[in-house]
Amino acid sequence: MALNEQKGKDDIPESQYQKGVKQLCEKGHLNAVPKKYILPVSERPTKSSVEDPNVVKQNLQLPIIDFAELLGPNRPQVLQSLANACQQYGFFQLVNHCMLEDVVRSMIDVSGRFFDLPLEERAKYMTTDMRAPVRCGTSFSQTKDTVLCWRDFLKLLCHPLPDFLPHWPASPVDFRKVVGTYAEETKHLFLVVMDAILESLGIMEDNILKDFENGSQMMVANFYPACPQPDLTLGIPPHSDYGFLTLLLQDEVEGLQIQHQDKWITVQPIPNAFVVNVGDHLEIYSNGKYKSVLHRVVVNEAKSRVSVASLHSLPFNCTVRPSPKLVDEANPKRYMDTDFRTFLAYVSSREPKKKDFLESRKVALN
Ligand SMILES: O=C(O)CCC(=O)C(=O)O
Repeated sequence: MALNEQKGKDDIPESQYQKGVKQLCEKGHLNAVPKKYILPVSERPTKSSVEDPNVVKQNLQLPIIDFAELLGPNRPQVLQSLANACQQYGFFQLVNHCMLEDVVRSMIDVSGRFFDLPLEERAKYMTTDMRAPVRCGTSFSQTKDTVLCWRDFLKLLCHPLPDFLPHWPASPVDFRKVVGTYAEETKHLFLVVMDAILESLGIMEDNILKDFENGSQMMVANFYPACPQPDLTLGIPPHSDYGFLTLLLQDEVEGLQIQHQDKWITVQPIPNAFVVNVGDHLEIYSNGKYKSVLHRVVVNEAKSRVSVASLHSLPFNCTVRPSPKLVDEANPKRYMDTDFRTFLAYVSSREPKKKDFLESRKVALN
Protein backbone atom coordinates (compact mmCIF):
# COMPACT_ATOMS: atom_id res chain seq x y z
CA MET A 1 0.00 0.00 0.00
CA ALA A 2 1.26 3.51 -0.76
CA LEU A 3 2.89 5.18 2.23
CA ASN A 4 0.70 8.27 2.18
CA GLU A 5 -2.42 6.11 2.07
CA GLN A 6 -1.17 3.84 4.85
CA LYS A 7 -0.59 6.59 7.38
CA GLY A 8 -2.66 9.44 6.05
CA LYS A 9 -0.89 12.27 4.22
CA ASP A 10 0.27 14.10 7.35
CA ASP A 11 1.19 11.09 9.42
CA ILE A 12 4.50 9.91 7.98
CA PRO A 13 6.92 9.27 10.85
CA GLU A 14 9.72 11.88 11.15
CA SER A 15 12.35 9.12 10.89
CA GLN A 16 11.06 8.34 7.39
CA TYR A 17 11.79 11.90 6.22
CA GLN A 18 15.34 11.69 7.52
CA LYS A 19 16.03 8.79 5.14
CA GLY A 20 15.64 11.14 2.22
CA VAL A 21 13.15 12.03 -0.44
CA LYS A 22 14.26 9.31 -2.88
CA GLN A 23 13.48 6.64 -0.30
CA LEU A 24 10.17 8.33 0.47
CA CYS A 25 9.19 8.28 -3.20
CA GLU A 26 10.20 4.64 -3.63
CA LYS A 27 8.44 3.42 -0.50
CA GLY A 28 5.41 5.64 -0.78
CA HIS A 29 4.62 5.55 -4.52
CA LEU A 30 3.54 9.10 -3.84
CA ASN A 31 0.89 10.70 -5.96
CA ALA A 32 0.87 13.87 -3.84
CA VAL A 33 3.56 15.83 -2.02
CA PRO A 34 3.47 15.12 1.74
CA LYS A 35 2.61 18.15 3.87
CA LYS A 36 6.15 18.28 5.27
CA TYR A 37 7.38 19.46 1.80
CA ILE A 38 4.64 21.98 1.04
CA LEU A 39 5.93 25.54 1.10
CA PRO A 40 3.83 28.52 2.18
CA VAL A 41 2.13 30.00 -0.89
CA SER A 42 4.47 33.02 -1.00
CA GLU A 43 7.57 30.78 -1.20
CA ARG A 44 6.34 28.38 -3.88
CA PRO A 45 7.75 28.46 -7.38
CA THR A 46 5.16 29.39 -9.94
CA LYS A 47 5.03 28.13 -13.43
CA SER A 48 4.73 31.12 -15.66
CA SER A 49 4.83 34.86 -15.84
CA VAL A 50 1.03 34.82 -16.19
CA GLU A 51 0.75 33.39 -12.68
CA ASP A 52 3.62 35.40 -11.23
CA PRO A 53 5.17 38.50 -12.77
CA ASN A 54 8.44 37.68 -10.97
CA VAL A 55 9.04 34.54 -13.01
CA VAL A 56 10.22 34.95 -16.57
CA LYS A 57 9.07 32.17 -18.80
CA GLN A 58 11.82 32.10 -21.37
CA ASN A 59 15.22 30.76 -20.43
CA LEU A 60 18.07 33.12 -19.76
CA GLN A 61 21.14 33.01 -21.94
CA LEU A 62 23.79 33.40 -19.29
CA PRO A 63 27.02 35.06 -20.45
CA ILE A 64 29.23 32.44 -22.06
CA ILE A 65 32.96 32.43 -21.36
CA ASP A 66 35.10 30.48 -23.77
CA PHE A 67 37.92 28.98 -21.72
CA ALA A 68 40.21 28.41 -24.71
CA GLU A 69 39.79 32.07 -25.75
CA LEU A 70 40.67 33.14 -22.21
CA LEU A 71 44.06 31.50 -22.65
CA GLY A 72 44.65 32.94 -26.13
CA PRO A 73 45.35 36.35 -27.72
CA ASN A 74 41.80 37.57 -26.98
CA ARG A 75 42.34 37.37 -23.22
CA PRO A 76 41.77 41.12 -22.58
CA GLN A 77 38.32 41.02 -24.24
CA VAL A 78 37.38 37.77 -22.45
CA LEU A 79 38.49 39.28 -19.11
CA GLN A 80 36.12 42.18 -19.80
CA SER A 81 33.25 39.74 -20.49
CA LEU A 82 34.16 37.87 -17.31
CA ALA A 83 34.03 41.12 -15.28
CA ASN A 84 30.64 42.03 -16.80
CA ALA A 85 29.25 38.57 -16.05
CA CYS A 86 30.42 38.65 -12.42
CA GLN A 87 29.04 42.17 -11.91
CA GLN A 88 25.72 41.87 -13.68
CA TYR A 89 24.72 38.22 -13.21
CA GLY A 90 27.10 36.68 -10.66
CA PHE A 91 26.96 33.66 -13.02
CA PHE A 92 28.35 32.52 -16.36
CA GLN A 93 28.63 29.32 -18.39
CA LEU A 94 32.15 28.08 -19.03
CA VAL A 95 32.53 26.28 -22.36
CA ASN A 96 35.42 24.85 -24.30
CA HIS A 97 37.24 24.03 -21.07
CA CYS A 98 40.13 21.62 -20.82
CA MET A 99 38.36 18.82 -18.95
CA LEU A 100 37.75 15.68 -20.98
CA GLU A 101 34.13 15.03 -21.83
CA ASP A 102 34.50 11.53 -20.45
CA VAL A 103 35.53 12.86 -17.00
CA VAL A 104 32.48 15.13 -16.95
CA ARG A 105 30.06 12.44 -18.13
CA SER A 106 31.46 9.85 -15.70
CA MET A 107 31.01 12.25 -12.77
CA ILE A 108 27.29 12.72 -13.47
CA ASP A 109 26.93 9.01 -14.15
CA VAL A 110 28.62 7.78 -10.95
CA SER A 111 26.66 10.31 -8.87
CA GLY A 112 23.41 8.93 -10.29
CA ARG A 113 24.59 5.39 -9.54
CA PHE A 114 25.45 6.37 -5.96
CA PHE A 115 21.89 7.56 -5.38
CA ASP A 116 20.63 4.33 -6.97
CA LEU A 117 22.31 2.29 -4.22
CA PRO A 118 20.04 0.71 -1.60
CA LEU A 119 19.33 2.95 1.37
CA GLU A 120 21.44 0.74 3.70
CA GLU A 121 24.53 1.54 1.62
CA ARG A 122 23.87 5.30 1.50
CA ALA A 123 22.84 5.34 5.18
CA LYS A 124 26.46 4.52 6.16
CA TYR A 125 27.25 8.15 5.35
CA MET A 126 24.22 9.84 6.91
CA THR A 127 25.24 12.26 9.63
CA THR A 128 24.26 15.74 10.71
CA ASP A 129 27.88 16.59 11.63
CA MET A 130 28.68 19.51 9.31
CA ARG A 131 32.42 18.83 9.66
CA ALA A 132 32.25 15.19 8.56
CA PRO A 133 34.44 14.43 5.49
CA VAL A 134 31.47 12.65 3.91
CA ARG A 135 27.86 13.55 4.58
CA CYS A 136 24.81 12.09 2.98
CA GLY A 137 21.57 13.87 3.72
CA THR A 138 18.39 15.41 2.50
CA SER A 139 16.65 18.80 2.17
CA PHE A 140 18.68 22.02 2.57
CA SER A 141 19.42 22.17 6.27
CA GLN A 142 18.01 18.85 7.39
CA THR A 143 17.78 19.46 11.12
CA LYS A 144 16.62 23.07 10.89
CA ASP A 145 14.22 23.25 7.94
CA THR A 146 10.60 23.50 9.03
CA VAL A 147 9.54 22.64 5.48
CA LEU A 148 11.77 20.04 3.81
CA CYS A 149 13.17 20.35 0.28
CA TRP A 150 12.83 17.81 -2.49
CA ARG A 151 16.50 16.87 -2.70
CA ASP A 152 18.98 14.31 -1.39
CA PHE A 153 22.69 15.07 -1.36
CA LEU A 154 26.15 13.68 -0.85
CA LYS A 155 28.78 16.16 0.38
CA LEU A 156 32.47 15.31 0.12
CA LEU A 157 35.47 17.21 1.41
CA CYS A 158 38.10 17.00 -1.34
CA HIS A 159 41.29 18.79 -0.44
CA PRO A 160 43.87 17.49 0.32
CA LEU A 161 42.61 14.47 -1.60
CA PRO A 162 44.84 11.78 0.03
CA ASP A 163 43.41 12.76 3.45
CA PHE A 164 39.79 12.47 2.38
CA LEU A 165 39.64 9.85 -0.37
CA PRO A 166 39.84 6.86 2.05
CA HIS A 167 36.67 8.17 3.78
CA TRP A 168 34.65 8.43 0.57
CA PRO A 169 32.10 5.78 -0.41
CA ALA A 170 33.71 2.59 -1.74
CA SER A 171 30.55 1.80 -3.67
CA PRO A 172 29.91 2.01 -6.62
CA VAL A 173 33.30 0.36 -7.16
CA ASP A 174 34.58 3.10 -9.47
CA PHE A 175 33.30 5.94 -7.25
CA ARG A 176 36.62 6.98 -5.67
CA LYS A 177 38.54 6.82 -8.94
CA VAL A 178 35.99 8.78 -10.98
CA VAL A 179 35.25 11.39 -8.31
CA GLY A 180 38.94 11.73 -7.34
CA THR A 181 39.90 12.49 -10.95
CA TYR A 182 37.00 14.90 -11.31
CA ALA A 183 37.87 16.67 -8.02
CA GLU A 184 41.49 17.21 -9.10
CA GLU A 185 40.56 18.46 -12.54
CA THR A 186 37.89 20.79 -11.16
CA LYS A 187 40.41 22.22 -8.72
CA HIS A 188 42.79 22.92 -11.62
CA LEU A 189 40.02 24.58 -13.62
CA PHE A 190 39.06 26.67 -10.58
CA LEU A 191 42.65 27.91 -10.19
CA VAL A 192 42.87 29.02 -13.82
CA VAL A 193 39.47 30.75 -13.72
CA MET A 194 40.25 32.36 -10.36
CA ASP A 195 43.53 33.69 -11.74
CA ALA A 196 41.57 35.32 -14.57
CA ILE A 197 39.00 36.74 -12.14
CA LEU A 198 41.77 38.30 -10.03
CA GLU A 199 43.23 39.84 -13.18
CA SER A 200 39.78 41.15 -14.14
CA LEU A 201 39.69 42.87 -10.72
CA GLY A 202 43.08 44.45 -11.45
CA ILE A 203 44.85 42.23 -8.90
CA MET A 204 47.93 40.68 -10.47
CA GLU A 205 50.50 40.01 -7.79
CA ASP A 206 48.44 38.97 -4.78
CA ASN A 207 49.65 35.87 -2.91
CA ILE A 208 46.07 34.73 -2.62
CA LEU A 209 46.47 32.41 -5.63
CA LYS A 210 49.06 30.42 -3.62
CA ASP A 211 46.53 30.13 -0.79
CA PHE A 212 43.90 28.84 -3.22
CA GLU A 213 46.21 25.98 -4.21
CA ASN A 214 45.76 24.68 -0.67
CA GLY A 215 42.25 26.01 -0.40
CA SER A 216 39.11 24.22 0.66
CA GLN A 217 37.10 22.26 -1.87
CA MET A 218 33.76 20.67 -1.14
CA MET A 219 31.76 18.70 -3.65
CA VAL A 220 27.99 18.31 -3.43
CA ALA A 221 26.23 15.75 -5.58
CA ASN A 222 22.50 16.51 -5.67
CA PHE A 223 19.66 14.18 -6.57
CA TYR A 224 16.17 15.58 -7.17
CA PRO A 225 13.56 12.85 -7.70
CA ALA A 226 10.65 13.54 -10.04
CA CYS A 227 7.95 15.19 -7.96
CA PRO A 228 4.17 14.63 -8.22
CA GLN A 229 3.34 18.29 -7.47
CA PRO A 230 6.40 20.41 -8.35
CA ASP A 231 4.55 23.72 -7.89
CA LEU A 232 4.23 23.14 -4.14
CA THR A 233 7.87 22.59 -3.23
CA LEU A 234 11.50 23.34 -4.19
CA GLY A 235 14.61 21.22 -4.71
CA ILE A 236 16.72 23.88 -2.98
CA PRO A 237 15.35 27.18 -1.63
CA PRO A 238 16.90 30.55 -2.55
CA HIS A 239 20.46 30.71 -1.25
CA SER A 240 23.90 31.98 -2.16
CA ASP A 241 27.10 29.90 -1.92
CA TYR A 242 29.63 30.56 0.83
CA GLY A 243 32.96 30.22 -1.07
CA PHE A 244 34.79 32.15 -3.80
CA LEU A 245 33.53 30.23 -6.83
CA THR A 246 31.21 27.29 -7.43
CA LEU A 247 31.64 25.16 -10.56
CA LEU A 248 28.37 23.37 -11.24
CA LEU A 249 27.67 20.48 -13.57
CA GLN A 250 24.04 19.80 -14.39
CA ASP A 251 22.66 16.92 -16.40
CA GLU A 252 20.30 17.63 -19.32
CA VAL A 253 17.29 18.28 -17.07
CA GLU A 254 16.67 21.96 -16.30
CA GLY A 255 15.95 23.10 -12.74
CA LEU A 256 18.47 25.76 -11.71
CA GLN A 257 17.05 29.29 -11.52
CA ILE A 258 18.94 32.45 -10.68
CA GLN A 259 17.61 35.76 -9.46
CA HIS A 260 18.23 38.45 -12.04
CA GLN A 261 16.66 41.90 -11.93
CA ASP A 262 14.18 40.65 -9.31
CA LYS A 263 12.99 37.78 -11.48
CA TRP A 264 13.64 34.03 -11.32
CA ILE A 265 15.14 32.81 -14.55
CA THR A 266 15.92 29.24 -15.59
CA VAL A 267 19.49 28.43 -16.61
CA GLN A 268 19.46 26.36 -19.76
CA PRO A 269 21.71 23.28 -19.47
CA ILE A 270 24.48 23.30 -22.10
CA PRO A 271 26.07 19.86 -22.63
CA ASN A 272 29.58 19.64 -21.21
CA ALA A 273 29.56 23.22 -19.85
CA PHE A 274 30.11 24.38 -16.28
CA VAL A 275 27.80 26.90 -14.68
CA VAL A 276 30.16 29.07 -12.62
CA ASN A 277 28.96 31.42 -9.90
CA VAL A 278 30.42 34.02 -7.60
CA GLY A 279 30.15 33.01 -3.93
CA ASP A 280 29.86 35.12 -0.77
CA HIS A 281 33.63 35.13 -0.19
CA LEU A 282 34.33 36.59 -3.63
CA GLU A 283 31.68 39.27 -3.10
CA ILE A 284 33.44 40.15 0.18
CA TYR A 285 36.95 39.96 -1.32
CA SER A 286 35.93 42.15 -4.28
CA ASN A 287 34.40 44.60 -1.76
CA GLY A 288 31.00 44.20 -3.41
CA LYS A 289 32.13 44.62 -7.02
CA TYR A 290 31.24 41.02 -7.97
CA LYS A 291 27.89 39.69 -6.84
CA SER A 292 27.00 36.49 -5.01
CA VAL A 293 23.54 35.95 -6.43
CA LEU A 294 20.56 34.05 -5.03
CA HIS A 295 19.69 30.87 -6.84
CA ARG A 296 17.25 28.02 -6.26
CA VAL A 297 16.27 24.70 -7.81
CA VAL A 298 12.80 23.79 -9.05
CA VAL A 299 11.78 20.18 -9.57
CA ASN A 300 9.54 18.62 -12.20
CA GLU A 301 6.96 15.91 -12.59
CA ALA A 302 8.59 13.95 -15.40
CA LYS A 303 12.28 13.44 -14.66
CA SER A 304 14.72 13.13 -11.81
CA ARG A 305 17.75 15.41 -12.01
CA VAL A 306 21.42 15.13 -10.96
CA SER A 307 23.82 18.02 -10.44
CA VAL A 308 27.31 18.27 -8.94
CA ALA A 309 28.53 21.50 -7.33
CA SER A 310 32.20 22.02 -6.51
CA LEU A 311 32.68 24.85 -4.00
CA HIS A 312 36.12 26.45 -3.71
CA SER A 313 37.55 28.86 -1.19
CA LEU A 314 40.62 29.65 0.91
CA PRO A 315 41.79 27.08 3.49
CA PHE A 316 39.15 26.68 6.24
CA ASN A 317 41.39 28.44 8.79
CA CYS A 318 41.92 31.60 6.68
CA THR A 319 40.25 34.96 7.12
CA VAL A 320 38.35 36.40 4.17
CA ARG A 321 38.32 40.18 3.87
CA PRO A 322 37.97 42.85 1.17
CA SER A 323 41.19 43.11 -0.82
CA PRO A 324 43.11 46.21 0.35
CA LYS A 325 43.63 46.94 -3.37
CA LEU A 326 39.90 47.46 -3.77
CA VAL A 327 39.43 49.66 -0.71
CA ASP A 328 40.10 53.40 -0.71
CA GLU A 329 38.38 56.62 0.29
CA ALA A 330 35.92 56.41 -2.58
CA ASN A 331 35.30 52.70 -1.92
CA PRO A 332 35.30 52.16 1.83
CA LYS A 333 35.37 48.65 3.25
CA ARG A 334 31.86 47.22 2.86
CA TYR A 335 32.25 43.90 4.68
CA MET A 336 33.62 42.71 7.99
CA ASP A 337 36.38 40.10 8.04
CA THR A 338 35.02 36.58 8.27
CA ASP A 339 36.13 32.97 8.49
CA PHE A 340 34.73 29.50 8.08
CA ARG A 341 34.18 28.98 11.81
CA THR A 342 31.97 32.09 11.93
CA PHE A 343 30.01 30.81 8.94
CA LEU A 344 29.45 27.36 10.48
CA ALA A 345 28.41 28.85 13.82
CA TYR A 346 25.99 31.16 12.01
CA VAL A 347 24.30 28.50 9.87
CA SER A 348 24.17 26.00 12.74
CA SER A 349 22.36 28.49 14.94
CA ARG A 350 19.42 29.26 12.65
CA GLU A 351 17.31 28.17 9.74
CA PRO A 352 19.48 29.38 6.87
CA LYS A 353 17.41 31.84 4.93
CA LYS A 354 18.46 33.42 1.70
CA LYS A 355 21.51 35.68 1.96
CA ASP A 356 21.40 36.01 5.72
CA PHE A 357 25.07 35.23 6.25
CA LEU A 358 26.37 37.70 3.68
CA GLU A 359 23.97 40.35 4.99
CA SER A 360 25.35 39.75 8.49
CA ARG A 361 28.88 40.60 7.28
CA LYS A 362 27.93 43.95 5.72
CA VAL A 363 29.25 47.16 7.26
CA ALA A 364 26.62 49.89 7.65
CA LEU A 365 27.89 52.81 5.56
CA ASN A 366 26.50 56.33 5.95
O1 LIG B 1 21.32 21.68 -8.63
C1 LIG B 1 21.62 22.79 -8.98
O2 LIG B 1 21.49 23.18 -10.14
C2 LIG B 1 22.18 23.80 -8.00
C3 LIG B 1 22.76 23.19 -6.76
C4 LIG B 1 23.08 24.20 -5.70
O3 LIG B 1 22.70 25.34 -5.75
C5 LIG B 1 23.85 23.77 -4.53
O4 LIG B 1 24.26 22.58 -4.44
O5 LIG B 1 24.10 24.64 -3.65
